[in-house]
This record gives sequence, C-alpha cells and structure tokens, in this order.
Amino acid sequence: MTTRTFPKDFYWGSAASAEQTEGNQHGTKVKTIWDHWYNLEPNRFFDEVGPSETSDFYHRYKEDIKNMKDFGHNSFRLSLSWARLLDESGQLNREAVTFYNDVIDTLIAHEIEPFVNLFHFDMPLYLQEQGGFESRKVVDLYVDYAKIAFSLFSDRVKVWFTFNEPIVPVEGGYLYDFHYPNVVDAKRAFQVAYHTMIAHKKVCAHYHDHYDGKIGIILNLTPSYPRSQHPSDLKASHICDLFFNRSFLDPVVKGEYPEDLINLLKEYDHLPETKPEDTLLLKNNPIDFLGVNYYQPRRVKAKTHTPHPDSPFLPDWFFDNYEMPGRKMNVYRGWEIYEKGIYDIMINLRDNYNNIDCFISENGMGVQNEARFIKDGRIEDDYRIDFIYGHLTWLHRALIEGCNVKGYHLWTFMDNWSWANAYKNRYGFFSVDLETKHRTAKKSAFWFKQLAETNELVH
Ligand code: BGP
Repeated sequence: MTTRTFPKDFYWGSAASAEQTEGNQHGTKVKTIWDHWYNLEPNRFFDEVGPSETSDFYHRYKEDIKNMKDFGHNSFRLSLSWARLLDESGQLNREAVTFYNDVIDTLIAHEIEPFVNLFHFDMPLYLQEQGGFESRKVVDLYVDYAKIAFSLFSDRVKVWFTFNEPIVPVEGGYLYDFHYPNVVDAKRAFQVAYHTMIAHKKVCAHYHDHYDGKIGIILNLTPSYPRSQHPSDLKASHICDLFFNRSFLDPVVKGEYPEDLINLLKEYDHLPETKPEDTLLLKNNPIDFLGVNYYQPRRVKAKTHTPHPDSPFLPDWFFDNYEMPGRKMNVYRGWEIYEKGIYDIMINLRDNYNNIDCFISENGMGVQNEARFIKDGRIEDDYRIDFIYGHLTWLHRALIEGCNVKGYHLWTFMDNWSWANAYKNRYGFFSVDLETKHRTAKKSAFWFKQLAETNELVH
C-alpha cells in the first residue's frame, strides 16, 4: 500500500453554483435565462425539471456547511447570483445581501475558506435581452456588479473568481444549441467569448487596484490528444486545443491570444470586433489563481469529410472526435475517464504558463440512477472513490514534479440540478431526497473526510 502525502495547507473541498443549488423560487430574484428557457421549452430539460426547486441551499445552508466541516472541508466554492443581488434597475437586494453575508460568515465560523465565483452560466434575462455579452454595455454592467460584490464581501472573501467555464455559454448558447439563447452563429460566439475576456480583465484590474486578496478564473481545460502522430491528426488536435483551451487560457495567463487562432479566424472572416484600448487591458491584468475543471480529455483526428460550404462555420470544421478503442469509460455518464489528463494539464501549466498557482476547481463522476447503489440506507459509491483516487494519484505526482497545485475540489457537495441535464447525473458527496430534501452522506464522503483530515491519500 502506497501513501501519498499532500501539503498541510492543501485546499480540500467541493464546488457548487447558485442557480444549481439555491432554488430560484426562494427569495426575491429576477428571472435568469434558465427560468426563461425552461418556460419556453421544458421538454429540452431532463424529465422536464427546471431550476425552481433544486436542493434548497437557500434555506438549508447552515446544515450543509456543518456537513462540509464534519466531512473535512477547509474550503468551498459557491457562486453569487447576479439575478439575486441586483434588480433590473441595478438596485441592491438587501435580502440577498443578508443571505450571502450569512453564508460567508457561517463558512468562516466553520473554518471553511469561501471561494466566491461571480458568474456560473446564470445570466439575468433582462441583460440577455439587451444582448448578453455580445454587448459592451452588459460587459460594463457586469463590472459594476463585480464592484458591488467586492465592496460587500471582500472584507471576508479573499479568493474570487470572475467566471466558471466561460467557454461553455459560448459553445452552448452560440455554437451547439445546448444553452439559451440557442443561436448557431460562430461570429456572434467569438464576440461573446471576446467580451467575456474583456469583462474578466476589467474586473481583475479593478480588484487589483482596490483589494489585496486573490482573483482568478475557472477554466475547463480538456487536453486534446491526436489519434496519431500523422501531421493531419496533429493539426486537427492543435486547432481543437486553440479553440477549446487556449482561446481563454492564453489571454488569461499570457495576456494575448494565440497567433494561430487569430490567423485562422481572420482567414475565415470570423474575428470579433475589438477596440484599440483592449490590447493593453488584455496584456496587463494577469490572474493570481487559476481554477481548473477537468472531467475528460478530447481525442481528435483529422477531418474525414470536408464540411459543406453552406453549413455554418464551427470549430469542428477542422477536426473529428476520435473514439479511441479501449478507452476507459464512466459507463454511468458516458464520459471517458482518463486520470493522467489531470497530470498533463498541470505539466502544461508548469512548462508553458509560468507555473501559475492553480487548483482543481472541479473534477467528479456523474452517475445516472445512482439510487441503485443504495445499501443499508446510503449510496456505496466505490466507483467515485476509485475515480477521485485515480485523479489524485496523478495530481500528487504533478505536485512532486514541481507544479504549483494548491488544492482539489470535487464537483459537487450534494447532488444538484444541472442545467438541461437537471437531475440526470448525480455527483455529490451527499445524496438529496428531492421530496423531503433530506441529505445523506455517501460512502465517498467518509473516505474524503479521512483524506482531507490527514492529507494522506491511501486506498
Ligand atoms: C460542469 C459545470 C457544472 C456541472 C458539471 C456537471 O461543466 O461547471 O455546473 O453542471 O459540469 O455537468 P452534467 O450534470 O451535465 O454532467
């Protein structure tokens, strides 16, 4: 039996988001794009379940935070809801301030460091109706919202994030039709991506001018592995990496977009509109801390068919997905499990991105129909323990090899509502009875507690 010891100050915990846990029907709140899309097309949501109820963190956070403490957490990532904090006229919602103040205070009272994220896919509807991040005006309103959040909570919150997986609303909302506004238009997609980056940079600039904590962003990094070393496969994988990783990672850490990406978008006439003053803003505002979400890699091969010239321009004009024979699968979710991917990401950050301080902000195993694994009243999720163990083994190796990785957060603390997938895939350390809202620790929660309290990875 090998024991791997993590540093004493390693961050152990889990992550969640406002829209997925609070319940949109509780407290005063303006509508988000999720409420709206659900009203329009409930059949696009698994089992037709929308964001109204969720696990009710809004009323049960005290119990949840106590559970976090009891199960080894020294840190927890939540997001603030823009739609809860401010109304349509930009007025502060006092009830929301009281709620978030109390959540933050309760975390701190339990010695759990709050990691606070400003935006996790939950655009207020009235702002989407003004163009969302296609509009510079909404960028400025986002900056105003961030400033208000900092002024309210920065005395206690020392770790902030601007966005969670900013590429997902771009892919989902403007390229592949799995988020509202369900547009398929790459030109608009790249404009949204670019403005999101401008918003991120403006917020970092303001934070660094006024506060002394840490600010960062959370990116879903998906290592892109080519089918073979053949130049056409390598090129396909390079382009996939440009679109899905480097389009955000490079400007965030290096202050500029990859030249190959700019050239490609220029060639296809898809460059977003920019302003001259953007260049300095992009260049000058690095982050202090990078959150890395990792679930599975991308496997890529050269395109077998040339796309029809009338079909909409999409990143996958340049590559095909490759279903590598023999790859290990999470059969309960349909995603590949490739533990070494977490190590490859870390080595890439060490060697090519200034060895930036980072942590694993999401990693986890979604399981459908998880109730089938209940024994004596609790879910025996040995598969999740194996999953976490496998990834942490590689993460530990990255640490030994000099990577600046500071922590590991599981997605997620308790089973929650997940966008169009609603309650299809369960990820939590705790299961939640959706009728009674009763929480029950799964076997993995006990295993994690032992790990987090001793810093020793044993299995
Ligand atoms: C991540 C998101 C989370 C969560 C998770 C699981 O990309 O940041 O918000 O939804 O994916 O997703 P799913 O339930 O679709 O498996």
